[in-house]
Amino acid sequence: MLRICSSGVTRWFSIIMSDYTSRIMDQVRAKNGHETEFLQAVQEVLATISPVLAAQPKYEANAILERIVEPERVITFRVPWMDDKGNYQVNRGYRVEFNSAIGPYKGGLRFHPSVNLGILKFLGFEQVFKNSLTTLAMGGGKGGADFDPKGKSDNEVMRFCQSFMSELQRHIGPDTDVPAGDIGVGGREIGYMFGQYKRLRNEFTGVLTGKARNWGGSLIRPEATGYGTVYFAQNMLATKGEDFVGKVCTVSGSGNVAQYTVEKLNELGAKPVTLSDSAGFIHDPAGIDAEKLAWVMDLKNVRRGRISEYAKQFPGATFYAGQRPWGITCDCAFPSATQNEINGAEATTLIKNGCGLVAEGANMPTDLEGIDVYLESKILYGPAKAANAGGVATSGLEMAQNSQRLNWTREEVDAKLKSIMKNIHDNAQSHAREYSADSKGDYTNYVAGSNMAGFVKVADSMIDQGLV
Ligand code: NDP
Ligand code: 2IT
Repeated sequence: MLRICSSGVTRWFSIIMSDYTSRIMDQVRAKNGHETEFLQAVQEVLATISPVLAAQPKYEANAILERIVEPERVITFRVPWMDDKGNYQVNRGYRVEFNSAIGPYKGGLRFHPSVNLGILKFLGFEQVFKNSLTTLAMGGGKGGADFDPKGKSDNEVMRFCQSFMSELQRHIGPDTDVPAGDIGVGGREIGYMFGQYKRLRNEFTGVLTGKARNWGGSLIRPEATGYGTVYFAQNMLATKGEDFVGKVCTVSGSGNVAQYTVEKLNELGAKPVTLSDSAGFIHDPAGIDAEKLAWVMDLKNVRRGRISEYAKQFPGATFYAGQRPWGITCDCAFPSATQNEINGAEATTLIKNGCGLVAEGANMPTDLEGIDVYLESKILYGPAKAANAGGVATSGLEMAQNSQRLNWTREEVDAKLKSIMKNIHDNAQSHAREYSADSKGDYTNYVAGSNMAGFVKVADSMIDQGLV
């Protein structure tokens, strides 16, 4: 039996790794040593699922861990395109098809200069368990490119998307692999990629989600990740008999997830006070109300400007260059920008300042030391793969509508999203109660609960389908 002690983490979850999980973690490290984000994501899962592995020896007997940490298929390809000056440019494109035990590969595309195989493998691995939690039939995948859409013209983005899809179209399809958006990929990029797929394949199908309403998109999909994260947090608060009224909330990022997190927080009577981007954060002690949010949406989605401009527009707000918002006193925090944006010291500061809830809109925004701090402090902590699953769940609802050639109303989709988020919450809670020794009284370790709940469904399906 081994205690987890890599990357400076000594007390993490106070859970002991079993011989089986330690052996697999060692193998994953040996094979993927340079993929630090992937190792981090695997460690977080393996450190929590020993109780179900011990209760069900069939998982080890069927080599489930050995198989579940290895993507079914990894595709990398050259993406050549021409910029507005006529220069040739080349980027690297990827699709990681991680696991199809419970449905077609499903997961977003990220366009960001930091994209590499390790980051996409971490995201694909997370997606497998997240999609399992949604209750819908979706396997896990992720893709993208090291392309930076920032500062590019619409025509450059279009040419890049067309070139990217010219290769990706060979590997995807509505029953095979259904990509969507992520960082740097929103409605504009999905539109250009859908157009190219349709042209090359001569098919109008639900091959991508996050489409515009006029050509097969679902109402509420743009809002779904942010709304879903707040719904998940609402469910956590309800376990303490609390709601959002009057709660001061810090939010990071200023893209899709952050914007709709702020919108829903305002609707529920909370006061969101921060937003950020890679250059720094703004703090508006008076609150980022609906009117200010409309200005932010125009700034980010139409004018494609920087969040620092908020402080020039709204007196009373301050821009802190090069900093993250976790030093601002708050009741609840919603990291919604990117991975590893909260470290152990920042998590400690949050809690010292009275933060009692963290709900992760971004994927893996807290590092392992930070998670350790949340769990030791026993705050309400909604980990990414549970808290932000509303986005991909609503993608699943978009796929269902496309298959039926029907559109559901806003109210119908929102009601389904709410019910899925409650289901994810309750499923994580019941798995934590059954298997995680620290989940007693009104405390739930949602990390352990959601990892185990997500794992069991995929693992059982893999056993049913034999050695593939
Ligand atoms: P967007 O591209 O719309 O927004 C991303 C935001 O995060 C921007 O404000 C961006 O700032 C900031 N950001 C990105 N990279 C960094 C970085 N390295 N350091 C600091 N800030 C950064 O993406 P989304 O809102 O869609 O995604 C945000 C997070 O949510 C990601 O972790 C994504 O994986 C996750 N997620 C998204 C879902 C979706 O449906 N879209 C679903 C589930 C999770 P800047 O403009 O300066 O780059
Ligand atoms: O991380 C995620 O869950 C997403 N980027 C959304 C994926 C999707 O297929 O909607």
